[in-house]
Amino acid sequence: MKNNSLEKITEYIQKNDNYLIIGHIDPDGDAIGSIMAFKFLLDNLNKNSILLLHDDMRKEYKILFKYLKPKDYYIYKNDDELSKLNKYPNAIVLDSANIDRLGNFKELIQGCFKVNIDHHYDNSKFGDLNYVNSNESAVGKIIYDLTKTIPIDIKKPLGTAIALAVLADTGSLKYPNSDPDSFRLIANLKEKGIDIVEINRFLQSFSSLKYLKLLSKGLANINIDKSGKIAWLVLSSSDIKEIGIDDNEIKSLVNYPRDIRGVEVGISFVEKQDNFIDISFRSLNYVDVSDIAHKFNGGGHPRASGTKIEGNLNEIVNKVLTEVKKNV
Ligand SMILES: [Mn+2]
Repeated sequence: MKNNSLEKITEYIQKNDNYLIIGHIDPDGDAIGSIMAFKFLLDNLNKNSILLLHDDMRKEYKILFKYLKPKDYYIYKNDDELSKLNKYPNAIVLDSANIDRLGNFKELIQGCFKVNIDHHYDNSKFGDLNYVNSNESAVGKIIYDLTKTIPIDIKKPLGTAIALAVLADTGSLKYPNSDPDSFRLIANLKEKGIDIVEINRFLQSFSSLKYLKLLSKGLANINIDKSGKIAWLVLSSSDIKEIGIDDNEIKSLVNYPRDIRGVEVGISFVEKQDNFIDISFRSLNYVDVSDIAHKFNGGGHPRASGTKIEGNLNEIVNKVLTEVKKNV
């Protein structure tokens, strides 16, 4: 369960070949940016590799997929097809605190030599090699550091993927985890000609009109507690059905309650399927929301965490709020 150095990881990657590359289920920008960046990095080293995708995100992440060929990735269909991927002895696992975060690929990955690169402080260090650094703002930042230890030149696809990862996890350099290194990384990539404006526009735009309509329903249902420090947004499965949006398209809505002035903890409750509730937590300054998420079998970072719970929406909202109030 020990941590290895970045040099050790570099050495392993240089000596070996044939890699699966995977990030966590329900991927965010850091997970997508990181797996893409690793693909471009391995291509640059002439190493054979394939990206494992939990679902189809080619349309949404066109900004990165335009640099890939169909043979560069596999989109999960069924377990029977996974045997085709047995010829890959190595797996690079990114932005995933534990092996359960790998969804349908969990069994496949378990048979590989695992290189685990992450920044979640609660990472279980499940890898055969582990580089876990919770001081880093994004996994994309760690991959950026690898481009120096290897070293390789950052071309547009790699630079775009790294920038997207870092901008996603730092809220475009607005969140408290935006350390000087994150600013320097973005400045360096901008100097190399990476279109930071385009990436920010992508991250800050709405995926569709349906999404915006769903958001407006959520915004109409924001509540704030008496102290003004806890705000939460609730979307029921009937709200979602009414809009007719695909539940894959529903991304994090938790920033809206969190962004009310004076609020310390923002929470979103999204009932994607009947009685299956996705919960996200964000805090501003001092509440450790990963602690709260852990109490409900979830995980994450001190300022950003989440979980999924099965049950009645109203009951769960009340139960979670009771717990949050103890921590604020
Ligand atoms: Mn991340």
